Amino acid sequence: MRSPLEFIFLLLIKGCLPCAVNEDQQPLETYLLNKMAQSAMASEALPNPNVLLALRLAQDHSLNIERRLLKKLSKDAIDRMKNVKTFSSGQVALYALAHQAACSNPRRVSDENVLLDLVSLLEQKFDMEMKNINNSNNPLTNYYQLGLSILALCQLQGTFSPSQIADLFSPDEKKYYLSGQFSVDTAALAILAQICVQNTMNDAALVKENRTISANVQWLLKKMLEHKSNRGIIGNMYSTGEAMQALFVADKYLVPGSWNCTQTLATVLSEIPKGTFDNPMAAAQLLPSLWGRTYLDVNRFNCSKDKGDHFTYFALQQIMPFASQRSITVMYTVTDSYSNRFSESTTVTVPESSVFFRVMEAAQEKDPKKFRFTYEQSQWGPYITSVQDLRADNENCIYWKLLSGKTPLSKGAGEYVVSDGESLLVKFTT
Ligand code: B12
Ligand SMILES: *[C@@H]1O[C@H](CO)[C@@H](O)[C@H](O)[C@H]1NC(C)=O
Ligand SMILES: *[C@@H]1O[C@H](CO)[C@@H](O)[C@H](O)[C@H]1NC(C)=O
Ligand SMILES: *[C@@H]1O[C@H](CO)[C@@H](O)[C@H](O)[C@H]1NC(C)=O
Ligand SMILES: *[C@@H]1O[C@H](CO)[C@@H](O)[C@H](O)[C@H]1NC(C)=O
Repeated sequence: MRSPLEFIFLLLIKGCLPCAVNEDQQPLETYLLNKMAQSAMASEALPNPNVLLALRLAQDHSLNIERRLLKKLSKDAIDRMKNVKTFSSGQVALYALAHQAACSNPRRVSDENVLLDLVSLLEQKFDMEMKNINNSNNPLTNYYQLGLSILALCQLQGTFSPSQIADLFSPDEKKYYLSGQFSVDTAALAILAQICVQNTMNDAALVKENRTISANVQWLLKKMLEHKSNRGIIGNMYSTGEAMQALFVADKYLVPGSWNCTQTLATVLSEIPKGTFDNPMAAAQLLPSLWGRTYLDVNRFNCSKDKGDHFTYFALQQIMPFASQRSITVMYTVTDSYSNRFSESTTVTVPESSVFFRVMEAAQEKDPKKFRFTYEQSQWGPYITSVQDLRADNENCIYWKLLSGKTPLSKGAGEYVVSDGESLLVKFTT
């Protein structure tokens, strides 16, 4: 139970928020918390730093679950270091932010005999990104991860140079467009990072840098709001949560009336019962914004007051979709439209309610020569890395794109449910 004082405090902070969930809508938040907690407790799953960050930024806590996840993350970070596994700049940034949010020093991550400093590791990773930009004009990863990196370095007292940041996030199609499409997610992270940097600049000598950062933020906000739908969705459902965070922290740059937070919130909340945010990663990226919180709040906890198990985790019964007897038939095509080496089509029959991935497996089984593919497990699910041995190239942003007809999917192969007669396409493209 909450103490009366705490309750009044909650009412007070809710009262000054531009918009946040109300008492009636709280079960929707609890639903998301449970989706995340479930993934945190699953023993096989990759530990997810976004989930820990979101659990920490939530209104209700389960310290028990948070501690278990923190431990898994520490172990995994050390394992990646020891065994030279991939650990990209953005991943290191998320691990560091998650540790900080969970009141654990990111500079002293340890298991029995190893001590790891995630902040200096991040400094090295960021330096490598900058070197790559110097050499080839591209980061090793992408600008979304550069945003995460600066956001973390800025909040965890790492080293960075404001003038470098002002340059790095300047308006530029190349930085903020993925596959010809403006990336609201990337813009949101760039805003969060730059507002953080701006808040830490108290040197009058930095007037020029400060002005550049303000101009960058204003450009990004304008572009972001150009991608707002009439229901208040910014980009798509999966970019809206982080976009809301960016709009919260950059509110002083917003033209009054340019964004109706209440409307955006109502729309995302209405999607929760439809299962749109059932992916724990999707839940984690949305959750902070429901309370008007942002990734800039990771330092605002009073860690000595950290106690309580307010939120009760229900071991949700996984509701198995009714095993359908019905089969459906879909058209499946794999095309290399980058170097035009091949284009193959087939029809496959799969059980009703199958996901795209199942279609790919069925086609592969039918004709491995034409339809064999590989994937990597990521926090969002399986990421398709090659078809017929033709591999995606991150640095040059050539990848396997998923489409239904001509429409790019907004979910991955592991999640997108196909329907009878649908025409599915996996296309090698930039
Ligand atoms: C950059 C990016 C890409 C790049 C990745 C390569 C690169 N150059 O870095 C490109 C353009 C290739 C890409 C492709 C796709 N993406 Co993308 N991508 C992102 C973005 C902006 C940042 C990812 C990142 O770096 N995260 C930070 C690092 C630290 O985390 P990470 O787990 O190590 O990141 C890796 C994975 O996320 C993976 N990845 C990227 N996108 C996707 C999508 C899915 C479904 C999976 C499983 C993995 C995956 O690539 C990242 C870099 O290695 C996110 C935005 C977001 N909010 O997360 C969208 C996002 C994750 N992508 C999304 C989607 C839908 C796709 C596609 C399915 C689009 C399509 N129709 O083809 C494809 C994936 C198809 C496939 N082959 O399986 C959605 C996922 C939503 C959902 N519910 O699943 C997001 C949230 C964007 C959005 N708002 O819609 N993406
Ligand atoms: C990149 O190049 C610029 C100018 O050429 C230089 O100032 C900067 O130090 C370089 N950065 C890195 C990480 O090499
Ligand atoms: C930077 O610019 C912002 C917005 O114009 C202003 O509020 C802030 O005081 C400036 N900071 C410094 C250090 O000049
Ligand atoms: C914002 O949206 C809400 C919900 O759609 C609506 O009730 C309200 O009138 C809108 N406010 C403004 C200022 O447009
Ligand atoms: C944090 O909480 C402790 C214990 O309640 C209190 O003594 C301390 O003053 C608080 N610190 C801050 C910065 O609020």
